[in-house]
Amino acid sequence: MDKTYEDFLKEFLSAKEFNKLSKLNNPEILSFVGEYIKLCEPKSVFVCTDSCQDKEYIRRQAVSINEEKELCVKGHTVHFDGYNDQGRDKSATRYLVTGGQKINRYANSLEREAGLKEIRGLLRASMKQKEMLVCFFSLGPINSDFSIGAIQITDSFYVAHSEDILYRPGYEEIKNNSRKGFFKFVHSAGKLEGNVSKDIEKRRVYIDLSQDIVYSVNTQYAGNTVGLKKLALRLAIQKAGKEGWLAEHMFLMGINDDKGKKEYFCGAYPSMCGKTSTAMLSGESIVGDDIAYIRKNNGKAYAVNVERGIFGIIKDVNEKNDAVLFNALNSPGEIIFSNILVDKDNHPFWIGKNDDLPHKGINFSGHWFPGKTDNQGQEIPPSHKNARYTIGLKGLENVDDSLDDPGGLNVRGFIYGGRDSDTSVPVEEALSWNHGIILKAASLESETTAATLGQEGVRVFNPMSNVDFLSIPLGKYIEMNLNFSSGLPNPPLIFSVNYFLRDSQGKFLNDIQDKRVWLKWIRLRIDRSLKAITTPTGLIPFYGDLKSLFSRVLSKDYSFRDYKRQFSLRVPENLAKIERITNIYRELEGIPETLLREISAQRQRLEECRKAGGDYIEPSFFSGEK
Ligand code: SPV
Ligand code: MN
Repeated sequence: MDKTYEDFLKEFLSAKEFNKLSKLNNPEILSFVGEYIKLCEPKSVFVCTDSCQDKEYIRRQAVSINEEKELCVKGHTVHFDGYNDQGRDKSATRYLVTGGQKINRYANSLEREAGLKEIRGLLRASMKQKEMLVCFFSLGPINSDFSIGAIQITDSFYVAHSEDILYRPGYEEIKNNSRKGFFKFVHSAGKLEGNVSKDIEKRRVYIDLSQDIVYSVNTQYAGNTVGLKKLALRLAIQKAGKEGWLAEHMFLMGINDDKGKKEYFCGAYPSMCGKTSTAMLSGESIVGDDIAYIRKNNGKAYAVNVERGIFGIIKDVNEKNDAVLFNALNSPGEIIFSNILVDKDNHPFWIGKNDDLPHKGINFSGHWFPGKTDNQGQEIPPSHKNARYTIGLKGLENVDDSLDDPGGLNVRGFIYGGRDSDTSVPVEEALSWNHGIILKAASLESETTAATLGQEGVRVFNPMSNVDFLSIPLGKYIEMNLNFSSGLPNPPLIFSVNYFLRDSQGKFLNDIQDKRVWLKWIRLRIDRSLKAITTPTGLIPFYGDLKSLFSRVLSKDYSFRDYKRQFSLRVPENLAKIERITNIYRELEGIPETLLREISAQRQRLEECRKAGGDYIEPSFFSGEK
């Protein structure tokens, strides 16, 4: 170890804080912390161990320096990010590379030397009036082969507080496993004005894959600053690629059969496509809603939730749609609401809460009133569309008992979902592992909503819902997924779901709650309790099975007319999708041959059956049972 850092730290830190660091017995950590104290020049440094006192200090300080404000219910606080700091900034997020290396077509990169110079310049003296927090976490359960240690340096108590809710403590873990290596994150909110990052145009998130470090500056929004979330996912994908496991943008949940026998599933859906609400459906059990690490052991697939909490979208969360969550959000306990509306009595409000909005309050734009516009003349909504809540999973009544199992949970199925108005059926099983990985996962598309990207209904290619976080070439990532089944006699079954199918008038063909039935059907397919109909795009349910499930699960009548409208094969739309996907992959290098083979086999099957069945083919046309 560089002795100068040890001497420097001894002098700079209080004896108490130095002692916490030195007990880790890890020279790399001393050097890392020393280097960034010298660069960021904080007023003081707080080292957060796993102790309750240390965690309590973070919580208290977040409120006392006004990064968070207490709400009317005990344990609830609100945090506001800046007006233009309300989401992940893809264009400011870059990989530091050398020699013009390109990570993949969907990732921005920057020459490492120039990037480091820039980000170090922005971090220099960034913590002058502030306290630096040095926090330790575990990505994944404690004492588990899946898990990776993480160190977060930040000057934001909100970031540290969020991470404490979202991740398992890592101080002892890192102390006990000093040989394992860890991910490192350095964040500064930069200069503040009214408690929010001022120099937002100098917001940067730079990822140095060669050192497993991510830097983030002049931003507060958690997707850009909570290093352990999407920043760590990028580092984990690279690591998984080298070591032969999977790091996925997936929920992990248990689904019960009629007798309460549970099996576990992972699910990948792009943002705002029902991923979190699926994971926390009442009657089933939630392990995680966002990121899973998946490994093989003794011929089976196992997954862990990297997190222990949820950073979820609050828009449209209400008693009717999300009963479990709504109950938790109204109960005492540790919750950070962000970018919602707060009235004078410190009650929280958001779009779609199904509650009367107050006529004034405080939101991400400051004092808010109905009809308030921004300087572009745009009406400011009461709460931001991406307003969120941060809550520990233990606050949910249907949290799975095995959340912290270090061995992971045996995963029996992967579910891929997207927002698709006209092509795929509500639920379908892939014909095989390769078929599923290529035609359900690597071909995933999702339509933008007015709520996110201006223009509505634009299909965006989002393989495995993970495209924003891919730190390796797409072809290699697909190969990793294809190869994952090797050595697994019964690999997880692959399914697609589509909650957003519409009729020709644009009306949704399903109710929000129908997903309960699709999940039950998926669950029952695992032990082949139900048969399915083979079609060119996959295996679909029989009418009678769905009718019975709708009645048992939702006490709802399910008509044959609805079944035909939802499950008819839409040949032209499916062929058009194949065309779009082929065009994308044809232009990419290093794409596995299996991909083109699987896609062209599906095209052939579709063209064949069109000859006899026409463009829109009802399920009864297909006789093959499986
Ligand atoms: C998502 O957008 O997929 C999220 C929230 O889970 S963020 O932390 O912004 O990535
Ligand atoms: Mn996510």
